[in-house]
Amino acid sequence: MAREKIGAAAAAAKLEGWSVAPGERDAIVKTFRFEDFNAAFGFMTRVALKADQLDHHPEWFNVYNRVEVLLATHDADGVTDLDVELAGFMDGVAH
Ligand code: H2B
Repeated sequence: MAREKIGAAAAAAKLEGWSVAPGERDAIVKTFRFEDFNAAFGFMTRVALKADQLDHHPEWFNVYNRVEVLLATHDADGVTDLDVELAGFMDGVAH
């Protein structure tokens, strides 16, 4: 089923700590910080399994305890409810 683009601003307004990505691309971003690499990679592992279940995958960058995430739906060329769902999952497993 094709996902409808809701846009980054609407998505960010529904979420805690997510922002509209800078630049031209319709996407949302958030930087997560953890105690150490073990915690950051544990988070990434949980998210990876969920992302694969959803068939919806994050763009992310990790250095030690920091995970920078960008979410967008490539098929829709922008942010959809799938990004909101994955973002909410990330917020739920980050601690
Ligand atoms: N992830 C994201 N973020 N956007 C997509 O449009 C997308 C995806 N499409 N993961 C999926 C995979 C698609 O390429 C496969 C073929 O279902």
